[in-house]
Amino acid sequence: MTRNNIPKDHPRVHSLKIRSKMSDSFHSGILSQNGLIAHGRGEAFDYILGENTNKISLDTIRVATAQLLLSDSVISVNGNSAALCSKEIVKLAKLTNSKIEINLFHKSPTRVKKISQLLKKHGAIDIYGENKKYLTRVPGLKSNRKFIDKRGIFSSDVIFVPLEDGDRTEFLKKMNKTVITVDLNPLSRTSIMSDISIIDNLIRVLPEMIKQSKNMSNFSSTDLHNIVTKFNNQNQLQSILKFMSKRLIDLST
Ligand code: PTJ
Repeated sequence: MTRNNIPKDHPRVHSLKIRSKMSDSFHSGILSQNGLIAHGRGEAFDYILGENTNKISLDTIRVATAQLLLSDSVISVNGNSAALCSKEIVKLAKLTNSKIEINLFHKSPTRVKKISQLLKKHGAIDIYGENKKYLTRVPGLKSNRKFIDKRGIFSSDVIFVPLEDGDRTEFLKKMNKTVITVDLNPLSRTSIMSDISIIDNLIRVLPEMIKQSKNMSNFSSTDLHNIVTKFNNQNQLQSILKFMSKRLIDLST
């Protein structure tokens, strides 16, 4: 089914359109085949969340945005985040003065190039992670995510890793980085090991972060700092799990 022949009144029209976008992104070489599987796992968790941004996540998004505004930060882009939200990534990077770096698990120079072109089409100027001359390694990390840019992830304090698997966060933490993530799965290693884990769909999170960056643009560093220091990720994850459990119990009674 292509985007054009999805019936407008289909009850799952929004989800089908996104699937179709993902499938197009796979065929155009942005998304890895595994990215399609990752998307399906995300959809299942989103069902449990009610496909909505709840109050808990809204608060976490505020904390994450404040952290980006406060710090020397990088947004790490993979195939899925590029396929879903490249325009919003570029916008958020501009508003929060964050760098953009491409970092892939299923490494492919062709895919890096295509993702870079897509981000540039939406206005990105400097993209890190492309030029081999500047690549170094995350100490101890075995997967291809170990290749990071000296000018980007290597030298920044805060790394925003929307939607990824769980092998890198642990090593970024060992490098004393602050890690922000977006993952629909609150049980993933990434969600558990990050400093700020937004348990929500990236499609909803990025527009909200853009909105909140504009709202907070004139906040002082003290204001932003106060928002970040009050946050406790472990408590937040417990609240999300309780929220999901309650939804399932409510639906089953
Ligand atoms: O492009 P590459 O080569 O770097 O590969 C990217 C993927 C995503 C394929 C790779 O990092 C991977 O295999 O990730 P995982 O282990 O499948 O983890 C992805 C996580 O993202 C899962 O926990 C999903 O539930 C979650 N997820 C999927 N779609 C979304 C999502 N979280 C937020 N928003 C989504 N739209």
